[in-house]
Amino acid sequence: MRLYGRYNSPYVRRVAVTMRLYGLDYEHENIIPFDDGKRDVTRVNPIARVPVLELPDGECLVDSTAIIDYLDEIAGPDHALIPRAGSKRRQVLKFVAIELGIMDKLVAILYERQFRPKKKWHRPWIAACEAQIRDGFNWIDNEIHDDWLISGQMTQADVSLAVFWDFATRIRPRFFADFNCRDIDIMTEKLNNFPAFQQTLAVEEALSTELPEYPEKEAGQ
Ligand SMILES: N[C@@H](CCC(=O)N[C@@H](CS)C(=O)NCC(=O)O)C(=O)O
Repeated sequence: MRLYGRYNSPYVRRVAVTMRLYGLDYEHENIIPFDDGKRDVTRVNPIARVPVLELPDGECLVDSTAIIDYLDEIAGPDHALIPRAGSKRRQVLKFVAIELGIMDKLVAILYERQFRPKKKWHRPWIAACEAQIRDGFNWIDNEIHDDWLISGQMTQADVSLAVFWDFATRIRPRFFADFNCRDIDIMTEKLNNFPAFQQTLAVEEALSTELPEYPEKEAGQ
């Protein structure tokens, strides 16, 4: 199998970590879905987004959730990080949906600040997204009562949370500095010691971290 996309992308990394936790081998294609890289990504995904997982027969799976669904299928019910049915499955899916929602908001702000002229940034909308990010992470932090989020064992809810928190705090350190999500920190630190996480560290930032933080005190803005 061949995984397209850099580990800088939290969506790519959650797939890569899951594959490693399942003991699945893959070749890694470090392509970027921006600028000139878009053309390469379009060969495997018409909307030029990563991750993409190419199967040995050439079939290309897109979107981290759809890819992980396939990985769970081949890992089998005893190893899959998302239970096949029942209350535990619903709980895992709820956490993962909230985590993905937080990431959507974070990435939307990054794109706004990276790709739109500063004069056109719509700051009330950015502030609304930031509030959702804060509320989401705080809610999850309050839900951690044990070593793992659900059922006394590691699930995809823990894996994705650690990947996303790692990405978020790395890309916007000043924004997250006062979040005080101690239990998410502890969970992330623990998982970062796993080989699957160590072997998928981002090499360089996909988007600049040099961007000014928002809100800023600037005349006329
Ligand atoms: N819902 C998708 C999101 C994937 C995504 O947003 N990937 C980013 C990289 S972090 C991308 O390819 N962005 C380029 C674009 O959207 O044009 C998933 O879970 O895989």
